[in-house]
Amino acid sequence: MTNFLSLADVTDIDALIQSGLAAKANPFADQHLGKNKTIGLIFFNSSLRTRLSTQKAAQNLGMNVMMMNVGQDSWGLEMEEGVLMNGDKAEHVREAAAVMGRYCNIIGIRAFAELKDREKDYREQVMHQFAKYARVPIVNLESATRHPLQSLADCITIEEAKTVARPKVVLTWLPHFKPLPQAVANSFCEWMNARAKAGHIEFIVTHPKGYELAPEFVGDTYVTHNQAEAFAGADFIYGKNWSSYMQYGQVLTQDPSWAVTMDDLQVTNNGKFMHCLPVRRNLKVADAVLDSPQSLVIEQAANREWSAQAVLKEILKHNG
Ligand code: AN0
Ligand code: CP
Repeated sequence: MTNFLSLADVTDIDALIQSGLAAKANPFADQHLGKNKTIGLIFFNSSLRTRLSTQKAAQNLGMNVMMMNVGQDSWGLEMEEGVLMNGDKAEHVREAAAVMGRYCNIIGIRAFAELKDREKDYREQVMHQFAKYARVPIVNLESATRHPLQSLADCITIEEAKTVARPKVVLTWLPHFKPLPQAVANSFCEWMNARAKAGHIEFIVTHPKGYELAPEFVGDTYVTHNQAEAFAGADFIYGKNWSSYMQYGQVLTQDPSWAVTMDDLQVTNNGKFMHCLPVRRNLKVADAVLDSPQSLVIEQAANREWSAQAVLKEILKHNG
């Protein structure tokens, strides 16, 4: 593996999950791999888990870590080619990425969707510009359309917590008053579709009308607008809010009946609740769910360390 931008960069999901679980069992076994290597973690947006878990994973592998918040710590970065830079961006990605590539062996980047121009967001300009000009491996720390480190942690969590051979996994939309990106939901669909095709899980999606995700992520997954129907017999309920893809970036409904309560879980197979966090309590999911033994959200966040470690190990092994 050189870059980790999406599932397309992964040759063997099972091996990556097993590598994450091995790292969890023995975190410091590969300290030699990252010795005298440096990772730069570049954030265009806020983060708690991604920032800390990726730093921890890199340190477990013996790496040095540098962090930067673009626009706060650094200059604002221009991504467009051939423009007259007379606006608020003081530096072009051509120089910025090239310079960072000289200091770092790997660069991780978080750059959310702006949710204004769908074509622009789905072109993934920031990731591609960094990959082009940094000339070192790039790790996606949540881009405009994907959050693969989250999806890998989700796979690890399901693998650990499943009580049946082929669990039923449901992705449900949750209400929110703010427009959030589709990235987590897109990636989750991408990875779960692959898991379903390989026979490891059954996967379905439920959301209100108007919240259809991009066809390239949903594929031929069964989608229902009836949340209770989707929850019936489910082993894992994965909650997430996203803004509309079709009416791009818009909030079409805040219908509170889509929030997950203990009552909603009654029809599941003692279903475990998952969420990538951060989560707004009682807006998206009831206190009682998050505080119940059926909630996996803390273990899921803990597994972000091992998903990052599996990915960084793979990159270090092949880019010595
Ligand atoms: C972000 C999102 O929905 O993409 C990050 C989730 C990991 N969440 C918020 O902006 C609240
Ligand atoms: N789940 C996740 O990526 O969390 P942060 O936004 O806090 O990094």
